[in-house]
Amino acid sequence: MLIRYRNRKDLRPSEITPRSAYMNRRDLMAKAAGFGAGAALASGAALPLSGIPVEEAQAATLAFHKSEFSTTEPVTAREYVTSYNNYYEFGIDKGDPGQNAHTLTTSPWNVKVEGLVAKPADYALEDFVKPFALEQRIYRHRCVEGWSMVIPWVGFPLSKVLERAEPSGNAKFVAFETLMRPSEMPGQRGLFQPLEWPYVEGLRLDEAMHPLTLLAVGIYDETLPNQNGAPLRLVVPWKYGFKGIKSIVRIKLVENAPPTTWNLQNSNEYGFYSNVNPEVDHPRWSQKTERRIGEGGLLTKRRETLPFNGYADEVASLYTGMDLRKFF
Ligand SMILES: Nc1nc2c(c(=O)[nH]1)N[C@H]1C(S)=C(S)[C@@H](COP(=O)(O)O)O[C@H]1N2
Ligand SMILES: [Mo]
Repeated sequence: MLIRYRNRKDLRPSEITPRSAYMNRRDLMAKAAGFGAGAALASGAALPLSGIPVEEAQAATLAFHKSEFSTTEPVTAREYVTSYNNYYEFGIDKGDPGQNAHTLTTSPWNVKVEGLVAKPADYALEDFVKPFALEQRIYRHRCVEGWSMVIPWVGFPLSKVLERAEPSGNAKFVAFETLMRPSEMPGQRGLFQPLEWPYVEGLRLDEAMHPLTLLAVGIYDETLPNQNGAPLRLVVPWKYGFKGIKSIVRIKLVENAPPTTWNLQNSNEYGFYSNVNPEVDHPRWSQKTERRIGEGGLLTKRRETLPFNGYADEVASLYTGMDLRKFF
């Protein structure tokens, strides 16, 4: 059974309520369920996939309002969202980030907004986040590997950050960069390094400005666990999960499409756009269906993958006239 250990140290972003109050409520809920880590089990979910305890750095409760953009589909249990991860800076197995990421120092944290903007700045995370109201966005999350979850993010639209920076007329794309810190990221050191570092991603400016595009600082009602990309990560719900770059330190407005990590790794398999598309298979597997994590075992029926991950009404018009087989 999964048991979460929490280290009470560091990490105090803005908009928090005292941890003690939250812990009391959590303890009460656990007691009501009859046993320690019982919430997920009590609600009928199966055991977490790895069964190995996840280590977590201290979390803080966030204040937010609910968003009209949320799906009403059942949310994936927190135990899965925090123990089944892709974060190659901490190892390539799904359980590695949950085991290894908790020691990453996420405070202090700085985010640079730069490039083709009138107001470039190097923000302390607290100042970066402070002006914006936090909202909860429950989004479907579809990994290119063929699995999916439903995750309740807490964050704010990326458009707010871009508007504050005032992009100049020649800014056409937004480039993102993850922290590079081999001393704290075991995947960035040693002989076998699966990717080029730092992890980089990019969006076209109109994609970045779209109201669904989110910068997340939390999941459920707490600050992000490190394995989910603390303290700040991108969420683009109509694209494959790898576009959702974690632990962001730089946001740069540029004129041309920036390099992106998985495209650098294999340009035949991973395109710049990477919109979820059941009609365009990965060269090595079909993208027509997906396994919803937490829905029974390996024999449970796979779900049909939806165009743009179910967000076609909102975003298909961004790609009018484009051949989505060519621009995959
Ligand atoms: N820096 C960085 N960001 C990353 C990754 C990574 O390896 N490194 N993996 C991506 C992939 S493939 C997915 S599916 C999502 C997973 O996010 P989650 O672990 O919060 O579900 O993060 C994306 N962001
Ligand atoms: Mo992914």
